[in-house]
Amino acid sequence: MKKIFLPVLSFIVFVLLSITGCKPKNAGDATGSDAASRVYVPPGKYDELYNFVSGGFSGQVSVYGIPSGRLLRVMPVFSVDPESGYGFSEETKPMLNTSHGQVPWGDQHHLELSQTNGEIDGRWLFANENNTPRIARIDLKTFRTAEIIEIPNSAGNHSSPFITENTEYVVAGTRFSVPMDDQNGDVPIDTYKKNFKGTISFISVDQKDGDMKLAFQLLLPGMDFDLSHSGKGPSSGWFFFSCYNSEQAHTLLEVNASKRDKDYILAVNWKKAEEYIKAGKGRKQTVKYAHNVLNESTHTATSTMETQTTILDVKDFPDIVYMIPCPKSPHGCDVDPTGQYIVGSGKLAALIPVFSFDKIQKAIAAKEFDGDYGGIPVIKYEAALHGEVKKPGLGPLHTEFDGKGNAYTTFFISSEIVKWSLNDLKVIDRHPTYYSPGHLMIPGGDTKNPYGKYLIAYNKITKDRYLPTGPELAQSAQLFDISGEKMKLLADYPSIGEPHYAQAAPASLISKNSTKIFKIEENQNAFVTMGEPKSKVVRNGNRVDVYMTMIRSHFSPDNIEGVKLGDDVYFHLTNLEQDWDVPHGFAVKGANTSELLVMPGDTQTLKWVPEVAGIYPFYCTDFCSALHQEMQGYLRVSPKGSNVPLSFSLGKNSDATDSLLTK
Ligand code: RUQ
Ligand code: CUA
Repeated sequence: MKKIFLPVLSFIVFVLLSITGCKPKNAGDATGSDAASRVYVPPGKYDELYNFVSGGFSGQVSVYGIPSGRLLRVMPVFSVDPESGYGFSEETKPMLNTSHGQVPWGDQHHLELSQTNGEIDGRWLFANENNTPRIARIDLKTFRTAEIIEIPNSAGNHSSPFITENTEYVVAGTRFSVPMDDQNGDVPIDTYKKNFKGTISFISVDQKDGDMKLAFQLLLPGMDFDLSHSGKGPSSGWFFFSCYNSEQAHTLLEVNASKRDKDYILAVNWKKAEEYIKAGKGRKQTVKYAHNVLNESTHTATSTMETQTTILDVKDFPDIVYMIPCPKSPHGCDVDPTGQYIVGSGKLAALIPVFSFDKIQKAIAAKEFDGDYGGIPVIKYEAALHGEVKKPGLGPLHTEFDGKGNAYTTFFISSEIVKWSLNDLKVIDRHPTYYSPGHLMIPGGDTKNPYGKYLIAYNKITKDRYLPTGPELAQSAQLFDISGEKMKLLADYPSIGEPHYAQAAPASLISKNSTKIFKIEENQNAFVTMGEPKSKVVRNGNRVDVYMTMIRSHFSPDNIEGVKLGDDVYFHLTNLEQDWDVPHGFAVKGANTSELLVMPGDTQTLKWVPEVAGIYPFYCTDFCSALHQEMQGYLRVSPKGSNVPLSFSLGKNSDATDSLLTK
């Protein structure tokens, strides 16, 4: 035990120390002289690309313009948002429902834009959540979260939400192996090897409306599934996952899961698995997971608790999955644009193995196996190997491709990006990053057709790069020009949360579909108010529904009396505007949730429970017109049992005689 422990531990100590040891020098003058003009987007001009960036522990997704690095929007996905009211309004609360109840936060790591024929099509953006395993679909017409599906039998949904080349499936591989949901989970942790299992889930996507459905799950031996990418071209029909902790450790993983020389890349023949499912194979399992959908016409989300999944135990279907040994705790698992090469990045490896899809197929046909792992055939390393990139750097994490035969890999420990050739596996160029990049992204860099002009590195550590902001510093993005032989650093800028993966697409592809307003006549919200004359206040027992409209620059009604303590008040706000970029906001004193920001033609509802009798002002929070500050009103709350009648009005001003003006 001690013999293995010490060398591994000292290697880890060396690795950790190297993080500071390898910091590049002369960080300040690292950009070329023409860099400023390359990223300068003049006022009034649009950026060339949209860049969607994961928020990590912020649970959000941010949208930047490239090359300027201008922040365009932050979209709440797995987080409540006091700005828009997402997760606070009655319409959006169901989006964050799970089998564990309302979960207002998530850990968002990876993004994938939907694809058609292996190319970005601009329809949807998929986002994963690790902690309470979920996948979201964001509608790129509205930049709103349109759907969230929870994943049963999973914990730490990390190798997700990678997609097949026609968006047939979104995958979700569990990071933690755990006892299955229908099993008694109350078992000793040291029974990991016996009781803990891994799953990979395939979520089908409806090609018309994007609706997600848990199609099937693969049951796998217990270990950690980290990242993945789907095959394309010749390898379409396959999916590849990196796995670590094949040691099956359950404590001190930094040591105990770093013992073996190699872990695995898991190759999954999903077309085969799909055939088995279509043939009625697999075990039905009773589980519980939430499926939340935002209805476009009612502007309202509903949450349904689903109860069934179909599981294929790969032990019983041995031609679905194969394992390929991959050195030292692989992290990134990336497939090149031709679909021929699979790159595994071992976090502790001193080389990058590149596997060949053709060779994998030949090895399977010739049964060139090296035993099995939990019943899964292990393909001989050399039989699957295209070749190794030798001495590329320290701590390889992720690889993207430029579509011109080159690969770019981030190195966390040596803090650099290394460009190498897929053809001869020789290093072509290396450039420091500031500091310690995790993911990198080339627009379309994981598709058949990369854009290949820019590369962005997402850095974990920014000590000495920006003005200090207390103990916490922002993570950062660094933009490189990769159009030439050598990489050129153009710009860096702080980012929201902790970005992991990102995606980007030409601006025209996304902006052409952009929704400018919601048509008011198509609004089917149960509490819509179709025009000011229809506004009203209705009492039903101790429930008071306020049907309120907003238009520049007033609410209707703006005077309300007769609300009593003990009432639940629901403000249903309909924005009657039909102009682009004219939201109105709503805030009422003492509300313990958030404001609502209501888009033109939309209806959103705020629940409010007054606790003290008195006068409660409400107002618009979004500077909507010159008279925005006049967009306000009053609500009177009386004690329980008071006989103040329910009344509401707009524009009925009191007689001027007792006004100060006449005195
Ligand atoms: S990870 S920084 Cu959560 Cu994608 Cu590699
Ligand atoms: Cu409406 Cu300000």
